[in-house]
Amino acid sequence: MAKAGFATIIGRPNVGKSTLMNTLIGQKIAITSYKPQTTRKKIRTIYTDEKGQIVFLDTPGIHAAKDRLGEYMYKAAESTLKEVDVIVWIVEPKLPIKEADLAIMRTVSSVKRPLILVVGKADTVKKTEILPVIRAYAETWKKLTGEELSDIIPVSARTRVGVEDLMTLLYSKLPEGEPFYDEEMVTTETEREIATEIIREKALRLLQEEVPHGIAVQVNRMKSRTARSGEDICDIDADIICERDSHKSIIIGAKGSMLKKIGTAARTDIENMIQEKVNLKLFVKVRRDWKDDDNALKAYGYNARDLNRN
Ligand SMILES: Nc1nc2c(ncn2[C@@H]2O[C@H](COP(=O)(O)OP(=O)(O)OP(=O)(O)O)[C@@H](O)[C@H]2O)c(=O)[nH]1
Ligand SMILES: [Mg+2]
Repeated sequence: MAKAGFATIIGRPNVGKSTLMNTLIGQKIAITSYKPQTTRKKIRTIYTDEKGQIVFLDTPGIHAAKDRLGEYMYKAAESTLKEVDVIVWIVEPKLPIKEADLAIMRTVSSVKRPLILVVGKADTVKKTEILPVIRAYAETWKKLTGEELSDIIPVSARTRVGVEDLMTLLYSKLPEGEPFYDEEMVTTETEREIATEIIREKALRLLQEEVPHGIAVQVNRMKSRTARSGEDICDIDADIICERDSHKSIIIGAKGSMLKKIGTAARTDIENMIQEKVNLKLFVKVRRDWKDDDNALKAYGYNARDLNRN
């Protein structure tokens, strides 16, 4: 009988959770960037092969919350721990182990689930530097729990080193069972949700300093029509919401140049996803303190109530 189960991917911001998940499923679904706190909500993707099915949950990086959005992000990550068959915890290939890593270790050890510790970005350090990292985590775990942490594996999403081994290890932790989703299915995210994230990704990648962290994106319209030429076109209207007037000017840029850059980059990715021409209109709006406003958070897709539903 085939295997089927859920795996959550957790870790501090920017350790490469979303990149690794995309690599494991072989398709880019979750957005990624070199800036921390890119992922804000749980993203579910599905991998199916002849051995069975793994449902992956990509989660926001675990960090100390500064506002309601931060609290939502923490809950989004933490709430997955109890609902999965295996936890994939990613760490940087670096020492020393920091207090933030220990905090995650304590949380993970308290839920008592099968755990795989991935030492990520393995391509960025020498092989000889990885062994001490593995040893340090194993020893610290033993001190904390009194138990052995045997499943520690170096992985690079960039060079794919360790990826096959990780898949084998994942399957070994899953129960036997029927697949949860149709084998064709890659994600439960809607095209509209992915389009929203793509726009946010481009803003994150193109904007500097604190501006991108204060951004939310809301797609107000996404509708396909057949043009006179016979070609299908998808009209998308979306708002980029920011916290301040000064941020709005930066997002728009001189003569609209920045907004145009964000729009062009987003349009290309959305066109590739839906395989249709896209007519994207972006608007910039200011909503002060939206990160602490429950109604705003809900409107932008960060509804704390959704976390209680699977
Ligand atoms: N060299 C190298 N860089 C990587 C690897 N995996 C991810 N990165 C880079 O690390 C940065 C963060 O990657 P993400 O996948 O967005 O990290 P994340 O953990 O999802 O981050 P948050 O969603 O903000 O918590 C990006 O610049 C990636 O290109 C890897 O295996 N090797
Ligand atoms: Mg991420």
